[in-house]
Amino acid sequence: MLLLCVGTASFAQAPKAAKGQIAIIPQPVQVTAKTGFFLLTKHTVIVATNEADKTTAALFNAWLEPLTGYALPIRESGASNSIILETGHDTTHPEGYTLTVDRTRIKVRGNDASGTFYGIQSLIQMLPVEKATAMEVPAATIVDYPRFSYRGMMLDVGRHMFPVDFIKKYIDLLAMHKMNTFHWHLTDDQGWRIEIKRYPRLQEVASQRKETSVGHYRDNKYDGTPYGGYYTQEQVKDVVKYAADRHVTVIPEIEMPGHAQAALAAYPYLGCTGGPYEVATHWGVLHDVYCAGNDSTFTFLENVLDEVLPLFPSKYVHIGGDECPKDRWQACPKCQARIKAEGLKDEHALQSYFVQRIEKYLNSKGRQIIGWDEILEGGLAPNATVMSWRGIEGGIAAARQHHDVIMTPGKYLYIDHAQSNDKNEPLSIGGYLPVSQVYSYDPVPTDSLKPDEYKYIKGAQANLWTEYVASTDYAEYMAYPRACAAAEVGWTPMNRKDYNNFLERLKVHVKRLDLKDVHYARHVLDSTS
Ligand code: TNX
Repeated sequence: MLLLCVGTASFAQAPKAAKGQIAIIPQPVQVTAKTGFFLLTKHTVIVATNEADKTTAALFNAWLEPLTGYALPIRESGASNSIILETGHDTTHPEGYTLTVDRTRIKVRGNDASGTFYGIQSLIQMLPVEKATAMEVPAATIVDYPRFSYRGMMLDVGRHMFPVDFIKKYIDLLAMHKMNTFHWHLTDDQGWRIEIKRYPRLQEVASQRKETSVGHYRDNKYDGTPYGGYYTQEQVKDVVKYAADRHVTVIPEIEMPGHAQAALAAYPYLGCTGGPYEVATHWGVLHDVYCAGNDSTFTFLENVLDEVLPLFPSKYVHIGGDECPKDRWQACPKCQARIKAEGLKDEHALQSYFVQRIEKYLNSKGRQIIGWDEILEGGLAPNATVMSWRGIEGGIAAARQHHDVIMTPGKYLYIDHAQSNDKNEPLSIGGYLPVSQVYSYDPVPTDSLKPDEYKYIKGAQANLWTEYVASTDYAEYMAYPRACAAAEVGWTPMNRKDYNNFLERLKVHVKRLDLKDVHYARHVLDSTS
């Protein structure tokens, strides 16, 4: 990297990875480097004609201004010395774009508004990372589009909650890595984190727990600190809009029938025994779940969903479905009566009944459900998408049944696992998941599926569960740089993936993370270099 000062102007060159290659993460489909560069100065103009492109242009300025001290004017026309955004002119692939940088201008042609946005993300990654008044952008042509239509990251705010500003930063980083889905895990045994006006006790009771569990769940130690909070509907709307501007869809998760103890604490009639229940203060799989025999459970959930849906325009709503022990249902006369009345085989079929009933409701509102892979047990709901987390088997089974699948196997994409094997690594769950293993993941199990079944694999997602992640710094530490690797899993074609090459680009890329003040796990990079 070079910084030259001539008079009052300072010139900076884009950082390059080894062998002078342009260091973009995720690696684009095709990068052709040319000679020369475009010199971006305060006289450069951005040309954008539609609202989405103007928003994208403003976001480009938001990146540029701290480095250059100026924002570029956004105009509706202009020829030379301009960055031209065009949408709808590259018809090859959804979310795809072509980026051409030459001496006189930069052109980003998106297939759609997301494509233009991603072209600008690549352009940002071609800029220098230090302050300067003039910036050299290397001449190149990039042709790019995603391998998968679903590229996500999940954040669990049930176990620990994070401020709205942090949620926005998390979304910023997703978008920077060309991920298009933020899965917001909003409810769990240890806390209900979304305001539902019809049920005030969700705010008063379900969002608060008496003690914060510290140490490993096997120790069941508590530090005695009350813990709680929730997002108001206004905050949720603000986050959803913020995400939409960055071409990120927010999918809410309202967990059922398991992981529901916080809701039961607020409204004990929702459980089989009638309670009393407490918002959970320790981690794990808990036995008290929504009663499947009681119609008022479904009324409650439908009323909750009626408030959730207007906040989230997403096609999908995640209904959980994981880790629902069946012992309360076995002992519950109403659940047993339901099994009999519906002619169900057992409690697994009762869970399937539960999920299908909710699916029907959501389908009637024009939405589709996603559930964790346990929703396969007892029979898959007709239109459900399966998130395969306990491995890839659930995903394989669902694809064979011609259901859509999102791959999130723990072994590769659970970024709540330890960042390294170092003995000083902070407390975490699930073992050790190195960046290289995240990177190595291929979501399409070609040896298990037939070629005509591959299309059901819609993409991949990294999950950040937060039992042991109590601070924003630690959340970022767990997410980065593993999310950079996950981004490449979702975007980059297999024949463009190369771990050593990724590491070279990552060395440059972390300087961008530094600019965004991301507390990534630095030592992971030291040990991989
Ligand atoms: C399993 S993954 C869970 C979560 C935990 C996680 C810890 C899934 C669908 N359920 O409730 O937080 O393990 O890794």
